[in-house]
Amino acid sequence: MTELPAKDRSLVMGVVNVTPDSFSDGGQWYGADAAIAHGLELAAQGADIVDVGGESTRPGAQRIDEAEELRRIGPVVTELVRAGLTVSIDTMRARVAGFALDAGARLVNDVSGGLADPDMPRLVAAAGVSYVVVHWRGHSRDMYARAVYADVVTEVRDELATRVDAVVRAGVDPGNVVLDPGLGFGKRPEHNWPLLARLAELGTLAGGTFPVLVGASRKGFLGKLLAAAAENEPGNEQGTPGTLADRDQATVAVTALAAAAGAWCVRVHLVPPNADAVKVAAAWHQASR
Ligand code: PMM
Repeated sequence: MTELPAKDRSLVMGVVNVTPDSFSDGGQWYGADAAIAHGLELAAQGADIVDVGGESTRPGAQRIDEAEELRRIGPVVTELVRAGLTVSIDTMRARVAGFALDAGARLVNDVSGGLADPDMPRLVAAAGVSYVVVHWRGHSRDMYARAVYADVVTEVRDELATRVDAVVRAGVDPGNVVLDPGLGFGKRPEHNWPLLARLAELGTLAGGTFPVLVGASRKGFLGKLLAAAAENEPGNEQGTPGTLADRDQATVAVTALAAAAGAWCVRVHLVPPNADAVKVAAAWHQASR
């Protein structure tokens, strides 16, 4: 893995969404100054990488144009690199990734796994940086129409293997590929759990073994789980979907389990308790040897 932090534990990637409408934190860090301050805070709290994104991928989201995406992420990536942080760019567009790499970003996080923009794999290959290839079946506006699986783990693995073949054929060094099951992307709540439970299998494809990144933070399937639990409480028969705070706590539990299962990195909104959770998993793992 080129030029990324190497630790004896799972890495923690902190999310900096420079968007007005992300489901998880939309609007909170929308202005450049607020986003920069947030990125610095996440790093101070223990994030190994900060992931800057300008386009919301929440279910139903419409795309923004490239100029607007560049306008949102430009100053944030530039300043966070200047401050010495390891910056990842969360984009499906090669030109946005290209700008961020020129500014010093060291990882491209493409939730479409190279499908949305055919120029992306070539750009990443030429830059020689790490590339997060996320399982994805189509844009957010209608992603649930494609959430049909007979065997979700096998299908996600097979589709990721096809994407790895494609990006390697475009010149990406297999040693720079990171895989991500794409929790919530074209997946209903019940599809995410087997992917998490069989995480170790996801990194092992015919072509080799790859590091795995997990992005469960604050996602709807955690809210749905907590709502189902709440239905059993007297007076709450309808169930209340988990609040963001509830989802943050569930995220920490997923982080601990994913780290114990060997995840290379967890992508999270709230850094401190997740940074603690990966340390707990590492100590647990070490003591078991
Ligand atoms: N999820 C979101 C955005 N980017 N990147 C990766 N690699 N994996 C994910 O699961 C992922 C991602 C959507 O969540 P957000 O709106 O809270 O950022």
